[in-house]
Amino acid sequence: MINIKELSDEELVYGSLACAGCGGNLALRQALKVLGRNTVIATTACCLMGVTTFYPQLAFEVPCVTSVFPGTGAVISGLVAGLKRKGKGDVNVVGFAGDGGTVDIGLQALSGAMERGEKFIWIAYDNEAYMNTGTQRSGATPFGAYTTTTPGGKKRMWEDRPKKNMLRIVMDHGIPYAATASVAYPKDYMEKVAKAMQAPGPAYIQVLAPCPPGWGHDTDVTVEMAKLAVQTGVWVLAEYENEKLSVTHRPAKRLPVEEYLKKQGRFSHLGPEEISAFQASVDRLWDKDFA
Ligand SMILES: Cc1ncc(C[n+]2csc(CCOP(=O)(O)OP(=O)(O)O)c2C)c(N)n1
Ligand code: SF4
Ligand SMILES: [Mg+2]
Repeated sequence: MINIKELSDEELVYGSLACAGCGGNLALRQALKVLGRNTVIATTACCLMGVTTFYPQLAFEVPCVTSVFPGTGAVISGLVAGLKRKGKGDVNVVGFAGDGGTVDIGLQALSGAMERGEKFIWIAYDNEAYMNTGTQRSGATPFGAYTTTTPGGKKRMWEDRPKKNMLRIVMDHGIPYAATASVAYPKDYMEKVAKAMQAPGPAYIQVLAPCPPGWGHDTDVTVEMAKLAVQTGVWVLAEYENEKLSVTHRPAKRLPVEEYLKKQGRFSHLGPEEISAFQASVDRLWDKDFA
């Protein structure tokens, strides 16, 4: 069990150039508090790579490799094999990628690495769009969200597809551990990172990480947004281990999704009809998977 008060003060990522209020940066810092120095990180093309590997500076205190956008799964496979060969099989090999680099362009290499059953941890920080290149939609963009490739407006061109259920996809690879997490629930997240470190094979964590410029909220409410996502049931804190899926934090009473949607510019064009459709999709998800 993680006791937040007993965590090390040491920051293993320091001097990142992320925007104020970046949820992804928080996800990285919180994870490294648990992973510690015995870790190698592989990042890929994404905001967090851009803001931590700014030549000639490196914000990581642990070794870090950067990969081509689709290649992180292959890079971590190589790292696992190389470290094993050098007798350092106990090092945490961590792929840290955005939602685009996980659910879309990185999926093939990640799938291959999971299939091979190698021991690694994949942390997907999910800000629900391609933020680094100016907020284009990804497979993780939720229904109704404005992005620059799904503009809102009178023509109702916002995202009309549901968010890809990546947890189900990784579970179906038969890996030993998978979870969803939120930067607003650090204890829950860090305990999942600790379990991922102990897993005998691939471990996957998808952590919801709000992005103020991309989501259209102030920089000081990042944690509030990540919390509201959980309290409204839009984002479920779940865990898959021993072939069982369970909820790790069940809101006593789910708030209406409107409480979450109305605080973000990316949903500001939605009317009552779309908000009802959003609510219905959240209710369906809970009834189907988490009743
Ligand atoms: C093959 C390839 N296509 C496109 C890009 C441009 N690119 C760099 S980062 C990025 C967006 C990354 O989105 P995501 O993985 O969600 O991370 P985020 O930036 O949102 O944190 C894109 C499209 C690239 N580097 N390589
Ligand atoms: S654009 Fe968003 S994800 Fe990228 S550094 Fe800024 S807050 Fe973080
Ligand atoms: Mg993203």
